[in-house]
Amino acid sequence: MTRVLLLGGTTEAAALARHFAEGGIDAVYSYAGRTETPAAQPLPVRIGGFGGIDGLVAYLGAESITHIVDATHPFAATMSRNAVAAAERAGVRLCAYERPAWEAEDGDDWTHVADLAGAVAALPEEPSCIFLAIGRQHLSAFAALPWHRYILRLVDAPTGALPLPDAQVVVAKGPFTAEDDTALLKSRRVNLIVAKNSGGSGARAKLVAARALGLPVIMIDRPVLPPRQSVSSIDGIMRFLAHPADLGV
Ligand code: 3Y8
Ligand code: NAP
Repeated sequence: MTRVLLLGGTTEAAALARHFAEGGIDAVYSYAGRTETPAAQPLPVRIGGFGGIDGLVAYLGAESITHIVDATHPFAATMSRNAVAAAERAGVRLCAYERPAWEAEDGDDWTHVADLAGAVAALPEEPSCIFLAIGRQHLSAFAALPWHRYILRLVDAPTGALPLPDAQVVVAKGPFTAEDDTALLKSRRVNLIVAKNSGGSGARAKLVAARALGLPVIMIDRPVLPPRQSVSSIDGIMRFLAHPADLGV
């Protein structure tokens, strides 16, 4: 009997959840619990970490999970690595639902960097107004360059002090629109954007806005993940659930 653990937290995971619910697929939607009010889902939801690989192996057994669908964000690398290891140990099939990385188009001015440290190293010397659209978890890396003004977009209002002396917070949860992001970048006089190559539609708006305004973007490339079965469509996930062997490893 198929029972799916859907590792979520993205727009694509929400679309899959709707598809599973409409199709009567026995699935549970999993959030890490990073945000105060995660979006409701049409599936039973669990919130919080599993307790590393061992905790996830125990969960898979206790919940009689037969398939893992990893629809987490491409930068949720620890979760994805743990899921591959736990699936292997528990003898559970796993398939990732990956969205293609963004690629620069005509009119884009992107500088690719390998990781967060690369983004910090790529910042200009002269004081600038930088839109840090990378969330809350990694802001301290930019404290090394306190002379910049940082515009921060966060899902929840910050609780403690921010690690950046000159920072303005915009509290907003995506998906975002190019129109709103263009207005935001103009009104805050942003002259540089730092983004993760998340892919998908939910965060692309700032890139469309940057192109329209002729602003440079420092693009952080995705972390490397272990080899695993992956698809980039709902049909691909449905084929995985119906005939896992067809897709090979
Ligand atoms: C908790 C669930 C939906 C899903 C919405 C997508 C789109 C908007 C783009 C910008 C970039 C950022 C951030 C972002 C995007 C979608 C999608 C996506 C980027 C929620 C959500 C959870 C999270 C966690 C949160 C991180 C943060 C990252 C904000 C819900 C809204 C910057 C990533 O405060 C924190 O600790 C936030 C942590 C991980 C990155 C970071 O390091 O701070 N996402 N985002 C999930 C969980 O608990 O399991 O609250 O409803 C989901 C979404 N975030 O409803 O359609 O699918 O990509 N999320 C990045 O891409 O750089 C915003 O502002 O332009
Ligand atoms: P991460 O660094 O890869 O994972 C750190 C730990 O958080 C994991 O080891 C696991 O804890 C727990 N965790 C992560 N995702 C989980 C999930 N879906 N369900 C249960 N536990 C989870 O993760 P992250 O980058 O902080 O992302 C956390 C969540 O936010 C994910 O759902 C992701 O899809 C979503 N998200 C992340 C980003 C981003 O930029 N990173 C962007 C948009 C959405 P244990 O080890 O205890 O099991």
